[in-house]
Amino acid sequence: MIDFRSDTVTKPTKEMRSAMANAIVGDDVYGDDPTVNQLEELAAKMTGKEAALFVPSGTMGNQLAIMTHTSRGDEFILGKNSHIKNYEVGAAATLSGVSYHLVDDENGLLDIEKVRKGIRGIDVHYPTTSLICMENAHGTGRVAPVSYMKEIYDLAKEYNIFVHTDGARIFNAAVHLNIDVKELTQYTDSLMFCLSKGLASPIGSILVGTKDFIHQARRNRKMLGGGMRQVGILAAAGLISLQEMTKRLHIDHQNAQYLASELNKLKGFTVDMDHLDINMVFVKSSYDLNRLKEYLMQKDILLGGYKGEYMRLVCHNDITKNDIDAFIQEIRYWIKER
Ligand code: TLP
Repeated sequence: MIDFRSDTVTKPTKEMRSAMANAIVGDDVYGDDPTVNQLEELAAKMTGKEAALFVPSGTMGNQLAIMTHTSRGDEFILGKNSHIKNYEVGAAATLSGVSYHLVDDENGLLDIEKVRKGIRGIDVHYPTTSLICMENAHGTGRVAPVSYMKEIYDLAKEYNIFVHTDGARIFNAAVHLNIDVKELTQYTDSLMFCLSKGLASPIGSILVGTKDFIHQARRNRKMLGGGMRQVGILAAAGLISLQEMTKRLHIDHQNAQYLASELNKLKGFTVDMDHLDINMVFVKSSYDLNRLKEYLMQKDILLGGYKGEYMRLVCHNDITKNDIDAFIQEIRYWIKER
């Protein structure tokens, strides 16, 4: 199976499986799982934050951040194309009782002037703006520079507003910019990143922030039923994600560039080169992509995308250059046989 649908599909590596089998565990709800504690300490250190919390998913990490930074009835500012807006089941409204103030985020960057305009003043009619959410790397495959994160952060601080970053792929962003991840994370109060995407853990994400913030987020995680007991078994894989897998993300980026250049050689296929900062390739075609998808499925090749309008191909630890060549070969064959 060659699975381009997402980097969420990565299987745990051999080293992870062995670390998981041998993990020393305790009851994390009591705070005494040493492997979880080690993972949380390392995650906080690597991102330059005071504390970290291991959570089951990126969605839970983002939602805990919103719940912890805001009060019911508040409004928070986020991008129209953000994951929190589009793919988290509207959870912020349901779980935190907050409303969404959406601003344009063409190319994954919040329009700073629209963010400024979106911050509410003091008026009896208005909800309180308590949080701004960024996303970096963005789901559109774009990475925002440090200067952008600083600009948003400085603006938020001018108004005493918290900043949360959905950094599901923040290590991909740092690799693209060729900087330490701390250069990005210094401009956000809290950040969620995923261990279970390009970093290849089977499950898990991390929320980082101040000690007080993480203490409260831990209580909120418990409230949502996210207290995970002997979860050192998963944290053991997470440690390998942080220690080892962060060092190989550039390979996925190189493979994505290679895949893009091979696809661009095919007549009728156009890669969006402006959205090729990380491990994702977005492709449009004059051919019926739904048909191509069905054909490739029979060949054990899986693609992502949106209603046949484009393909999203994600490179990851389980995709090799040979897999890319095999995929391109199958498309060539399909075009010829149609
Ligand atoms: N993204 C998934 C899908 O949900 C779209 C994917 O295949 O890319 N933030 C961002 C930017 C994400 O891309 C995702 C997952 C999440 C948060 C949520 O993470 P999980 O799936 O662990 O809840």
